[in-house]
Amino acid sequence: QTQLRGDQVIVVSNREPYIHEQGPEGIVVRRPASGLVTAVEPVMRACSGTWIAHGSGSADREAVDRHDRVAVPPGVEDYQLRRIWLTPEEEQGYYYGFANEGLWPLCHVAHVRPVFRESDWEAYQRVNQRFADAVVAEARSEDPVVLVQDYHFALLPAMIRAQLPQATVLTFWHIPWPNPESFGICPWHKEILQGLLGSTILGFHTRFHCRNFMETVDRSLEARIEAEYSTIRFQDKETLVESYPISIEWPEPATVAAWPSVAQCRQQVIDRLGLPQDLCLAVGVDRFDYTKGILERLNAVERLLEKAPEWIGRFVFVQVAAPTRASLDEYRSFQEHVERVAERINTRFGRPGYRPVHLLAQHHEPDAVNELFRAADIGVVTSLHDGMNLVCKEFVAARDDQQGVLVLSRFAGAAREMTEALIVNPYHVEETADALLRAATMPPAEQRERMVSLRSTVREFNVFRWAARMLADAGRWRLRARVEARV
Ligand code: GDG
Repeated sequence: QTQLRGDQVIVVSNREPYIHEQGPEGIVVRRPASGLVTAVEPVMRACSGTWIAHGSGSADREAVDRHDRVAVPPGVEDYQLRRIWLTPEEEQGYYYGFANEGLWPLCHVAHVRPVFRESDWEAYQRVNQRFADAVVAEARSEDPVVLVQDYHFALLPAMIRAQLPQATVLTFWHIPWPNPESFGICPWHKEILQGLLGSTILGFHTRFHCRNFMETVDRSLEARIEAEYSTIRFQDKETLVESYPISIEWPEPATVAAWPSVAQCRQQVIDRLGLPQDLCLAVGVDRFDYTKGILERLNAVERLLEKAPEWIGRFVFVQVAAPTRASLDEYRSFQEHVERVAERINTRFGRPGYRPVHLLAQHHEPDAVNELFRAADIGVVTSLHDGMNLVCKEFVAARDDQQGVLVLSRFAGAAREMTEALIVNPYHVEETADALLRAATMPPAEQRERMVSLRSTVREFNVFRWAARMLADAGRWRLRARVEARV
């Protein structure tokens, strides 16, 4: 961050880092479940500045109107939150439509067909322009540093550049980038690429996604690709395409010291869910999204109970599935499908006092999530495709007892770093079931060996490292631009 001292930092994301709601006793402030907020908030707290977001969670607009612009986090007030209020039509077209029915399945290749409607595309363009105008209105100089977050804002970088040519625009794409054939399905793929190439730096989680992006540009636009430097020159402007694997904020020793012990957490979870005392507990925590492989996980649990019946009565799988995008048909039918499969497994293998699957389809407070992570014998992440995945990193961060086994999908960006996990192909039920079994019987010494190594990776490559690398690259870029301007 030192390179940017004195520069103004503006973040743009769809989601608000805080939600203000009218409760019976006045306004209450909540922090929503989001990988993005988990990752970017520490940066904003360190740099101060302004965060521009859609007031999506703060549903009761009348009640929270006076929170259009507010200092957050509550009580600490490190930075400003400025809300953009979208109309229901804008939110439908831009967020649910183009971003989540179009770009989300397009980039995840999870065999859900992307939907591209002309009206969604129009809303997406309009909303991106509204955010660009807000950035310009917030800018106190000609060259602020603007951090653009995610696939909701593919057009924003070029729009910002059109009005603030000297701004440094750092765009981070939190989801995968598919191969050129897959991306070419989008009727407006060229416009999206041109929008993103307004960025000074365009970041992905992995080299693989960077390469896919560069190949997509190569096929679609008249641009010069410098593979060696990882840059793209398009219409006389250069963009650095770089990988910045995102991570979590590693918990402070004082925070860890205040956590209830692993034994207490385990007993709490056993009591709350009415689980057997002598059990192997596997845990998953996700937004209730079809890319997270929740169905594949349940199939693997079922297969495990089939092939290793000695675990019936003792193996329990708890899945937290936080509600998400539930107004979309694809999500509703997926969620119903998962509920049916969970029910089927429980009917098949359950008995009085024992249910193998506990599907908790509600948002949980962070302490409750942490308690589950600490209570678990196995952390399960089986995404069908995931830019990074933070849950696996949070799981190991929760385990200062150095026990617990991580089962991790090879299709999560995190699999490239977290090599001491049991890596699985979630589409392969047998393999995933075997990994769960192996985890269930792994000796404590081997668990410790793997966990110690996983923890040191995440501790070192934490979210500050992610941000620092990106901001350091931005700082160098700004310096170069200033030097060149002088020549
Ligand atoms: C996108 C990319 C990338 C979930 N349920 C609850 C809850 N969560 C928290 C988890 C974690 C976060 O939400 C989910 O983060 P992920 O990284 O797993 O996934 P996405 O939301 O899809 O995020 C992803 C990320 O952006 C960052 O770049 O890693 O690949 O898809 O922090 O713990 N938190 C609470 N209650 C819940 O019920 N408190």
